[in-house]
Amino acid sequence: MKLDEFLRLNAPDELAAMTLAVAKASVTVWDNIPFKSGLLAATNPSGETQKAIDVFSNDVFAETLTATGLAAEVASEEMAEPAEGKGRTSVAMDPLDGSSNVETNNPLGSIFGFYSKKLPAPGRSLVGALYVTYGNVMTLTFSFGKGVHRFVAVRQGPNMSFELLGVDLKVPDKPEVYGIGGFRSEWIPPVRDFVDSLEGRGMRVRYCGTFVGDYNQVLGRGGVFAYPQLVKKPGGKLRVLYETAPMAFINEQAGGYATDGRKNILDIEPKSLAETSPAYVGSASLVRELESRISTAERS
Ligand code: AFP
Repeated sequence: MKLDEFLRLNAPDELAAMTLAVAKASVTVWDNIPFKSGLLAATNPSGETQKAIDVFSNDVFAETLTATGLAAEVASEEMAEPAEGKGRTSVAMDPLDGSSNVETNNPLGSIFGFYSKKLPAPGRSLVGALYVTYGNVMTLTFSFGKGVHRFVAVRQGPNMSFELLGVDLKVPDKPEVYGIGGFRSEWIPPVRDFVDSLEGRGMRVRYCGTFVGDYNQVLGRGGVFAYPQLVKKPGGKLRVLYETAPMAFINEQAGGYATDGRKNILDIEPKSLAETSPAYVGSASLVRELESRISTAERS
C-alpha cells in the first residue's frame, strides 16, 4: 500500500496532508546530503550554491510545512523564532538530527511533533509525531495516536514512492540493545549501575550518536536509548519539544515507556522552545526499572 492511500484511510486530513508534505521534502533533503557532506563540490546539479545541510533541511521543511497552510507555526532547533502560519497545528521539528554524523556517513534523521497547542506545549498535546531515517534506506515512522506505522522510500527511475513496511509496530518485550549518550564518567550513579547490569542480561551496546538511529533499533530489537542526566548537566542534552516528546509519543504508541528519570516525558511542561530534558526511552519494563533506580537514589 502507498503512503497517500494509507493516510487517506487512517489519518485526520490535516495530519495526512502535512505528513505527505514532509515525505516529499525529506526526499529533497536526502538527495542533497551528498552535496553537503564535503564529498562532492559545493554546488548541486542545478549549479546552485549549497548551504550547510542542517540549514538547508530546516529551510526545506519549514517552507514546505508553511506552504500547506495547515501549520499555525513551525518551530525548529535551527530557528530563533518559529515561522508563523495560518493553520491550527503547531509543528516542532529537528530538521536534521545527528548532523555531526554527516561526514562519517552514519545514520541521520528528522523529527516532527504535531501539537494541538501553541508552543511551547507539553507532549500530552501532541496529536501526531513522525521521524525520518536517512540510513541505508529512507523510512518514515509515524503515529497519530493509533499505533505506529512505517513506510520506506522506493525510487524507480524518476519516480519516488513510499511503500508500507509495517503497521502497528511494537517495541519487543525481550530487550536486546542499548545506547547511552554522553561521557560515562559524567552519568549519574544510578544510570551507571543500571548500564553495568545490562550485558549480564544478554544485551549489547549499539550506539551511533543520532537519536533517531539509536531509537530506531530499540523499536526494532527492544532495549533502551538514553541521553541521561549528567552530573554537571542535569537537563541532559536533548530538546523536549523537538526531540524527546515526539519520540516519547511514538514509543508510547509502540507499547514502550519514556521518562526524564522522574516522570513520563509526555508530562513535561516546557517553559521555553529550547528546554532540554534527560531522556530514557524504550522497552516499558526496562525503562520503568531505570526510573525507579533513579528515584530510589534521589531519596537516599
Ligand atoms: P548533532 O545533531 O549535533 O549531531 O547531535 C545529535 C544529538 O542531538 C542526538 O541525535 C544524539 O542522540 C546526541 O546528540 C548524541 O550526543 P553525544 O555525541 O554527546 O553522544
